[in-house]
Amino acid sequence: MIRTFIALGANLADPLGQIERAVAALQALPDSRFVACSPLYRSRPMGPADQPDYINGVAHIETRLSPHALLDQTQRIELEQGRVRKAERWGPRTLDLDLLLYGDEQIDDERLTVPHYGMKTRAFVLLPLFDLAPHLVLPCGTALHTLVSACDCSELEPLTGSFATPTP
Ligand code: A4P
Ligand code: MG
Repeated sequence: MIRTFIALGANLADPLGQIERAVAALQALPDSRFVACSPLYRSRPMGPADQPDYINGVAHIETRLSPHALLDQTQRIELEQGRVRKAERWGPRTLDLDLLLYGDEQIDDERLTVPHYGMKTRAFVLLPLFDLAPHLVLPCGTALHTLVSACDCSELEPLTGSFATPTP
């Protein structure tokens, strides 16, 4: 099994409900074990400001799926939850699932860049990832806690009562 982390983001059509449905869908992935979902956070939009706040979190999953098969699955879940891909960069979306890490692999092809290109600087990714795996070291050798320390996380608002769902 390979240890993977998937970023969850939503800011349209009941974002919290979108994240909860996405977690349920990720719990049902084939050839995989859902380990945990991080606490969830409300975050100001990165990119165009005229869109609602986001709900963000990270899921920890162990899988035997290849990276591209895992991407097929996350894109299927996005589409099943009404995701419409638009031209606007960083525009609003019902659900965004980004593959952050796939073991220690570094992948860069036409479909996949892993580690995810934005993960080292985005508070809404780094903080929930740190909640799940405080001792994580990225494939490049950088410790996650170093990135978290360098990042302004003050605008992230923890959602009280949000769930952490380790499977037994
Ligand atoms: N792709 C390449 N690498 C990956 C990967 N590691 N994981 C390719 C997932 N997909 C990957 O993705 C476009 C293409 O990237 C896919 O076809 C896949 O083959 P997409 O999901 O259609 O496009 P996108 O998500 O709109 O683009 P992008 O640039 O990935 O957007 P981001 O960077 O995900 O940003 N503000 C807050 N507060 N919170 C957010 O979560 N999210 C965004 C989206 C903007 N602002 C935000 C947030
Ligand atoms: Mg995406």
